[in-house]
Amino acid sequence: MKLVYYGPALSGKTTNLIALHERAGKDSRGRLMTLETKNDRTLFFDLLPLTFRSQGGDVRLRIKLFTVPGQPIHASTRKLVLQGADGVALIADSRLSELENNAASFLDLRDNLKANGSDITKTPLVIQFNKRDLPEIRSDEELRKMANRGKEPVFTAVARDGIGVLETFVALLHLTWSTLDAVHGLGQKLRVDGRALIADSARQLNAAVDIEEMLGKRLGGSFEPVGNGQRDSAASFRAAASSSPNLGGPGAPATRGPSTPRSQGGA
Ligand SMILES: Nc1nc2c(ncn2[C@@H]2O[C@H](COP(=O)(O)OP(=O)(O)OP(=O)(O)O)[C@@H](O)[C@H]2O)c(=O)[nH]1
Ligand SMILES: [Mg+2]
Repeated sequence: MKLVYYGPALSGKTTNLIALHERAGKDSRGRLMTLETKNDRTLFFDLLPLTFRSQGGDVRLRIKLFTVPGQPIHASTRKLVLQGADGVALIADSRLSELENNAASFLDLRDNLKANGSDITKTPLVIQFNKRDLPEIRSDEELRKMANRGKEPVFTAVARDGIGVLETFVALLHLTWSTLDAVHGLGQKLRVDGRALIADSARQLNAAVDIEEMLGKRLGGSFEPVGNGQRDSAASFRAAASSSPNLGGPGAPATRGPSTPRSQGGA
């Protein structure tokens, strides 16, 4: 499975991967590859290989987890990294000042999927609002209302402290598996109980609670397989976009605001 963490510059994509790497058991994690400038901005991409085993040990689920570089200048790299993605997590920055950058990143994602011959309405997508520890952020209530309008599972996080990281990842894994299963009949072909495999994977990430509890932490959205044409993809995100005149609803050009300076030392 290829999973991609997408989002605007400095939203915390690399930080999510670092937290997952720390969390994963030694048998499950491969080497975390990052390539950053000296002020921690991803230059090309990050890659974390993960391997989860079913309880009997007869099935292995191999995951390649990528981040894209969020800075506007890396547009072509984002498109390249996105190729062949089975599922995407959009890591958004909760700060009010970042509304426009989040929406621009969503539109950039939609355009790049299209350019790659894919479609955002058929791509498993999970949204994370990161940096909940900072002041001047969008309230939980506001995010919840927005999340309830869309189908994508929405989570909150403080990735730097490892909060919400596992929930987002397990949700993406679950939604992606369900979608691949619905399209290709994976479970039947491989004789795998998908639900059990996701639960086994969560255990190998040292999850403290069961997957129902983790998935239940979402602010809204569902885990119905994607691609039946019924999904109003990222309605929640578009709603965010349309609440500001500059954010561009559907069809607006994918403009990007200037990136904000990094305020924290990187990990
Ligand atoms: N306060 C706070 N800072 C965070 C959080 N998550 C990440 N950061 C910080 O935000 C900065 C950017 O994080 P990165 O993970 O490098 O961001 P990125 O999305 O990979 O950025 P690009 O690679 O440029 O696209 C770093 O200084 C992190 O320590 C969080 O939850 N709260
Ligand atoms: Mg990065």
